[in-house]
Amino acid sequence: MRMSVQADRSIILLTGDITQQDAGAIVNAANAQLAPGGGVCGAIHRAGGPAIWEECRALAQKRGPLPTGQAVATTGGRMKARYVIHSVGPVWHGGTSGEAEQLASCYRQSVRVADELGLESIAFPSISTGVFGYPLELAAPVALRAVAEALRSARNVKDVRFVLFDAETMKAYEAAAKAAPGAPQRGE
Ligand code: AR6
Repeated sequence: MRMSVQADRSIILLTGDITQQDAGAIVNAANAQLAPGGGVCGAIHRAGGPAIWEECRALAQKRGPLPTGQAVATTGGRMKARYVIHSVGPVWHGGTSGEAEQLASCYRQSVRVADELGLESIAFPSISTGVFGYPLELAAPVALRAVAEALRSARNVKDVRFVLFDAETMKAYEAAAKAAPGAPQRGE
């Protein structure tokens, strides 16, 4: 499914494995230590190889833990994507601890980092909806809204893809896309 944000800018929803994406950057649902973990993070470190962890370790040593909602870039290692943008999503604590704002910030900051690197395309997983427990049907509209907003003010980024791992996640994002105001869609 494709949502047009402006004539030359769009958000596409697809199912698949983000490590296979041919995009300027893929986003990692990281932990604050930027260490290889499970889920999409583990898959990215495995596919990209040790060069990613080496850069992550150096960044974490220099700057300390990455605060929730922020984003930093490293090499994409052996993957097709040139960069990995690591962003730490919020752990779900019931929704009254600023989780939505922190989740929106992950998407905005990741688009900003990609834009500053001069990239045209970026691929996102569904941040926080795995191990971190953010309910899918609440995360999807926050993610789509934040990306649409960031895309409108980006200079270089034009193509945003959500690479969703399973049918349940796709269903939640499709429902959120259909409900989004002013977002014309067509079949993809
Ligand atoms: N491609 C795309 N999406 C994937 C892939 C993949 N290869 N593998 C899993 N997903 P999670 P979080 C989906 O748990 O909730 C890690 O250990 C998955 O189905 O990876 O932000 C980190 O190190 C789900 O929809 O991320 C952190 O400690 C989505 O990616 C912590 O987990 C996110 O699930 C982050 O937890």
